[in-house]
Amino acid sequence: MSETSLQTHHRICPLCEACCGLEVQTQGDQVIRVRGHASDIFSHGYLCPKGVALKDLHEDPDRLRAPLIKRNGVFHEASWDEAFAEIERRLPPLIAQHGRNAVGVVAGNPTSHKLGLMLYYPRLLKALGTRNIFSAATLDQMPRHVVSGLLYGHWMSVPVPDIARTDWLLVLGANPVASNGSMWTVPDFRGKARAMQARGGRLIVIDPRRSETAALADEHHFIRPGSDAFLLAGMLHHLFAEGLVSGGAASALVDGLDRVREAVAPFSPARVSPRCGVHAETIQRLATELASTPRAALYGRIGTCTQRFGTLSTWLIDVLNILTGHLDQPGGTMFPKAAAFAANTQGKPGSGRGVVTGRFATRVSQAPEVMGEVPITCLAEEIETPGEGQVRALITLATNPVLSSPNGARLARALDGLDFMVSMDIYLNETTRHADVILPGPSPLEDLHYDVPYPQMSWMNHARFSAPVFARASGQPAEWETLLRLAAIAQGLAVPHDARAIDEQLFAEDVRRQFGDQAPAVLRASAGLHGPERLLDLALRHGPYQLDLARVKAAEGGLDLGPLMPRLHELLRTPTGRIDLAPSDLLAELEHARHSMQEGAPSLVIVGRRDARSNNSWMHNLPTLEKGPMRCTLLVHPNDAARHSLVAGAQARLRRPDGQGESLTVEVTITDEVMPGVVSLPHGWGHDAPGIRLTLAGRRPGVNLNALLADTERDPLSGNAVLSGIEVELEAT
Ligand SMILES: Nc1nc2c(c(=O)[nH]1)N[C@H]1C(S)=C(S)[C@@H](COP(=O)(O)OP(=O)(O)OC[C@H]3O[C@@H](n4cnc5c(=O)[nH]c(N)nc54)[C@H](O)[C@@H]3O)O[C@H]1N2
Ligand SMILES: Nc1nc2c(c(=O)[nH]1)N[C@H]1C(S)=C(S)[C@@H](COP(=O)(O)OP(=O)(O)OC[C@H]3O[C@@H](n4cnc5c(=O)[nH]c(N)nc54)[C@H](O)[C@@H]3O)O[C@H]1N2
Ligand code: SF4
Ligand SMILES: [Mo]
Repeated sequence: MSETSLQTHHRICPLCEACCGLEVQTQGDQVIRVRGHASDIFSHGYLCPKGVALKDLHEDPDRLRAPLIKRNGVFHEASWDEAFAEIERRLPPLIAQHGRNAVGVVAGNPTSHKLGLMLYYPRLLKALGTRNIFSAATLDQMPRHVVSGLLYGHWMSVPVPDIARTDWLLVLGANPVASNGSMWTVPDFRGKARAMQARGGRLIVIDPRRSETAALADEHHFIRPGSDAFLLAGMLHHLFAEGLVSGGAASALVDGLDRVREAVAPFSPARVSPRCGVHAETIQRLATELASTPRAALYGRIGTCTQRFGTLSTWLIDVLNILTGHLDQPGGTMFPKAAAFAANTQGKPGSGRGVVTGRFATRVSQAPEVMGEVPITCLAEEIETPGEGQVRALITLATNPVLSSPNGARLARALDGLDFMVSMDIYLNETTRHADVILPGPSPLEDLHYDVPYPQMSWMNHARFSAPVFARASGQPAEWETLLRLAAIAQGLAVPHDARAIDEQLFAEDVRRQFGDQAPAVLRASAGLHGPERLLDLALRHGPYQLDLARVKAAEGGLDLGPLMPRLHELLRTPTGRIDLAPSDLLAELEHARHSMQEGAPSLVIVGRRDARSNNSWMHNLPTLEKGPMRCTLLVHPNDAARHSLVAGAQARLRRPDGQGESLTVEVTITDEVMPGVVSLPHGWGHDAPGIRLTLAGRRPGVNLNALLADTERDPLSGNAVLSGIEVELEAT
């Protein structure tokens, strides 16, 4: 019988930035097995335990399958119409009374992995018209966007190491063996790094922990958390001192060299060495190797972003790549060319409007807007502080900031003070338990897939689409439809129950605005499609390869669009069409760094980490990932353990000497894989809040690192939270 025959589906994994192609075997409505799709042109069969756990996620009895409405403090299942009616009853009056900024929005990590969320979230924002937009970007990569904007003219122009051809790769503050890469889509980093080593290349890791990536490396150096800017400025100083600067192919496009030379003059390797804890000779040698290896690249990620000098460190990484001639060169750092949605493939090639930040600032802390949003660490105070523009209602979209954002305990209290809260989420968790209405998305296997941001940061050029494995359960809307209905409510429209009607209207308006006289032909070309598929088809047609959705769908295993190619001349979107290497804000930051050069090291600081079987705050409820040893433990160096009379497996109390945040009681693992004076604890744990529906996760809840961290520490240029190198005290319990 056909219903019970085995079927094989090809499906891109929506769980992390590696975007692996998976093979999902089904029988009827059951998932039999998930494995890597060997003939995927991009990931060649690679997958990690989380990809396998898509089966568990699909089957998880705790995953929400119907909306929940809270009445008198208790959640009740409701129909979709009831849920929207409740929102219509409560949200528009709040907007009418208190204005548009009274509604805050928080978007989380999965938003960037879902085509429907990604493409229709802007529609909701437009309908709301609020300035109070927050996202996980200010817990993560905002420094990267700022530097890309300032140097290359667009937030999303991110150079990535050309790992297929490089011979020397220095990784700072990233652990792609566990995380599978970030702001660099590179499935099977381990395999690619080993291939590089096999052809004589070298991998060097700079990290306060001898991470899984460091274990693979030819060379690993500890660094004092939060001090990458000093190490990098020291490398740059050495290049100037030794006459090793050469802009390579980019040099004709680069301005500001003398200002950079002058600005790094105080940062000699000998002076920065005590600040960063890396030997001066090592700093010099790494700089010389970077300059003298024809195909070499520097890559920094979350450890270099989530610190006080996050934007400065990220800028220095790019400046080093540029001034050693590696930007835009095979084997160096290169700009992918995505088939759809990439702003750096649209409009006039070679120049553009560039970016601005700080068009407005938050009410309470005066934190500047960046990329249209404000720092998530300002959310609690914007809810708590009365006055014009106070956040009184909140819409959360695939996010769990109570666990992901610093001072989670304060945020949880603030959420209770809201007049109204709606969460689009698939679980009743630490954040959504504060909502009045929860609107669940479908299972990932019931959703189509095309990645919007990740092909813009991929190790090779590609275009891949996957169709849903299963049809959506009856009554379950796609998330783009839910967003459109929320948008309609926010605009005070009598809500058409058919999101498709709203979509038709908005699409036609957009096309008319964008294409003018050509609009009828453009509309005809995508006839028969709707929703995200139609937007994708349009973007592919007008993208740099002039593809269309039918062609991408027909390509078994995806379309191979070739290796990364030099493209700096046409990619730049700066007003001058050139790269200003020395933006004044960065030079001012360097000056701030110079003033803090003499700062001594606190005796103990904390950093984060990731585990291959965990995904931020939300996959601890799945049996295949949950099994095995507890992963939320504090790594402590033997010297520090002895200093605090700790023994392996003991519980210890962690707190901040400045009295902020909450203290945590954690299980200790003693290991010399962390630098003396540094402890490491993963984030995303602490599943012991009342009223959550995470049965398995609740059995071993772990502790919330972000309850300990403060929401007052930010990188001023990007608004990114400081999550690394925070001073803590430890005591045996
Ligand atoms: N201390 C510390 N804190 C950190 C970090 C750190 O390194 N250290 N890392 C930061 C980083 S990089 C990030 S990106 C943030 C992430 O922080 P968040 O943005 O909060 O993301 P997640 O923790 O991944 O939580 C995802 C949420 O989306 C829900 N969800 C999952 N799939 C779907 C779906 O298909 N639809 C909908 N509607 N909901 C879905 C989940 O149930 C969960 O509530 O955490 C940050 N927090
Ligand atoms: N398995 C798994 N995969 C994930 C996630 C997950 O939670 N679990 N989360 C996903 C998300 S949202 C993201 S953004 C990516 C992040 O991906 P990565 O950027 O690779 O992040 P991490 O694995 O946390 O590695 C960061 C490393 O920085 C080090 N570090 C900390 N402070 C400093 C410092 O000051 N300087 C230097 N040089 N190093 C420092 C830490 O010890 C750690 O080894 O991972 C993604 N992939
Ligand atoms: S590395 Fe794992 S979670 Fe990430 S895309 Fe691949 S299978 Fe999915
Ligand atoms: Mo992230």
